[in-house]
Amino acid sequence: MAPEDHQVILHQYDVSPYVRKVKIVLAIKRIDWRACTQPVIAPKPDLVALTGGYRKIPVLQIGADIYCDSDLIIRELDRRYPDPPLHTGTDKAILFALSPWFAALLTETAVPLIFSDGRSVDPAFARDRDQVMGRPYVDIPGWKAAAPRAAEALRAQLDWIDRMLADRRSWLGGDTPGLLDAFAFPNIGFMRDMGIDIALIDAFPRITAWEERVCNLGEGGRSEISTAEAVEIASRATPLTGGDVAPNEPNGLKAGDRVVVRAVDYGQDPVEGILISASAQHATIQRMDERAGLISAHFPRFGFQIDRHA
Ligand SMILES: N[C@@H](CCC(=O)N[C@@H](CS)C(=O)NCC(=O)O)C(=O)O
Repeated sequence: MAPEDHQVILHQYDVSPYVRKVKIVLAIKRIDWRACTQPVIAPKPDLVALTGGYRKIPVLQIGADIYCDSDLIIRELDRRYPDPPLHTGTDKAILFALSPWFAALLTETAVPLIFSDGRSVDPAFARDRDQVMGRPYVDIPGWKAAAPRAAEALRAQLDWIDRMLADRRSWLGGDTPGLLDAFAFPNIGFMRDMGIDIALIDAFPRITAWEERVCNLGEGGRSEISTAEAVEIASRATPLTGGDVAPNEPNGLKAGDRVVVRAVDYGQDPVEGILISASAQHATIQRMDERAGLISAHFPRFGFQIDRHA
């Protein structure tokens, strides 16, 4: 096992498709990691002690460095563990640009299909998710009404995936598993886990064979860790320092500015801290937490906004 401030800790819960996306990368790279299972609904005190307020899952922790959002997590894992690479010949940047499309497969197709079969939703879960989305979200009649359209949209998107496999390649990007597999699989796996009538997917035998290959990758070297232990590890570690704020920050932010970072879509809980480094693809802020000590929290730029603290 790596020294504790190098251990890869993934704050997660197993049902999450975004977590599954990261686990595929952990598996491809055969990384030993600690699964820190967080509650599915708020409050999540040990998670927000680390993030400063961000409550979504997954979050990667390495010592006192906290990486929020699955795409940023994957880039960081790829930076620290470059072998095997996650892409085969295709430009990685364009693959990350596709990530939001694969994620939309969840909200626009998987959710209506899953909840149109008459299953019930725990009222506490529904209240929590309404709050996360900032609007009434859990809407079984609405999802039921949307299901026929979702089925059409799902089939069209599965057909794109199927065509990628038409030349008998094993993985979406070629001969070895990589980013496209990690992006495309999670929502399909989620629908299967939720036990929906899956005839639509089974109509694509190349996809079902590919799903089996992805499942066989496993999830890397997993062992469990408690949420309290993860906070303690952060409190004993020192965050990575260094970096700088790259020129051409769109809104003139500078190193040392007190800023507030939040997701632009949902789960917009603000995280406040001092900007220490930033680029087109990341922003790092430092903050002091009562329990976790000095933390560097890292966020992607696409899908997040940063404002100078008022
Ligand atoms: N853009 C985020 C989305 C993550 C996300 O929406 N995760 C869901 C779980 S699948 C979540 O955190 N829901 C609210 C919660 O658990 O508090 C990412 O890529 O990591």
